[in-house]
Amino acid sequence: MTGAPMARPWRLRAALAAAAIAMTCFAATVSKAQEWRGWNIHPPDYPVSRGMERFGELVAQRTNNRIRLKTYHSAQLGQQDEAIQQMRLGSIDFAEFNLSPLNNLAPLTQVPTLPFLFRSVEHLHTVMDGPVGDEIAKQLEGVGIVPLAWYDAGARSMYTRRLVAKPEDLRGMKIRVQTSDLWIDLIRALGANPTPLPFGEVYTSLQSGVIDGAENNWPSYESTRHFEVARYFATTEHSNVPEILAVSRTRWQRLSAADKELVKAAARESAQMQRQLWAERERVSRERVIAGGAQVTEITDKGPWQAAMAPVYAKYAADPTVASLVQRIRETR
Ligand code: BDP
Repeated sequence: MTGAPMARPWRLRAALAAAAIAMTCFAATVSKAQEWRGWNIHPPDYPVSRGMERFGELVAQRTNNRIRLKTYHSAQLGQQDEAIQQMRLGSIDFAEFNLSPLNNLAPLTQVPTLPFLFRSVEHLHTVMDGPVGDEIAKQLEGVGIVPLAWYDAGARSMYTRRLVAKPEDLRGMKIRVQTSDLWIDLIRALGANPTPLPFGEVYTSLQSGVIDGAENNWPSYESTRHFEVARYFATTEHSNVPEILAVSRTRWQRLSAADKELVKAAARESAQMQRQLWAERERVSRERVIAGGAQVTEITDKGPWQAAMAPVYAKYAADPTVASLVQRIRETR
């Protein structure tokens, strides 16, 4: 009887304290749980999209669903240039971008965009996964876009409504480009008229004759069905510009060091998968467009195309930083 009145307040206090701790832990877990919004321009079956889904699965698994990723495919959250702005503002948390529309914003991205720079896919991977890739990534981080891994985008070639077999055939043609000064100069160097347009407007513009051609890799030529309205594909393979899987700096800065490591590792693993899927899809897409009526002109001698690119190098590699990166890339074995 005597101990009871003393014990009760003690027990009550202990119980309240335990409840308070439990509430705090619960609140902490809840507040840390997050869902990221991801932007992607491609349809769900595209290698980029499958890589992004894999990235999401790995992050969710390894954080016990504390960080969940939702990718909106097929440009549901807007066209590329808008998505870049949204990412810088932090309203899109992660995305996969081609480097070309980032060329003006982060000039070092111009380096791997330059025509006829890489000798092979292996050369591209060695360069981008190494210190040169890190320097380019650092500049992007400075503008609010933190690259996590490099995705493959193959070689880009010209496709047109009329046959093109040599650079002169392009003279006077209107060719669609992504929003990038370098691309405008590249198309001008070929004697054609560059026309910047969002990816999603290329099909109808080709169909109506607003433009005479565009340039892209086999998988995009196929997935967009551009081959239906621009049947002549010339294997110019003029640029191997790669892509990034990136997170917004706003999100990145809020992550713990351990989460940063985890997210980066997941992104790199997804890139390994994306690269394998990419190589396979390049072959499949090529077969599909040929079956669909595309007329392929093999450009076996790239010499005249490369020679036409001299003014592009003269202008962009005039910058000493760009020039030294170009040299380091050429020297990379
Ligand atoms: C595709 C890229 C995509 C670009 C598109 C384009 O994967 O990021 O938006 O080309 O040309 O190959 O706009």
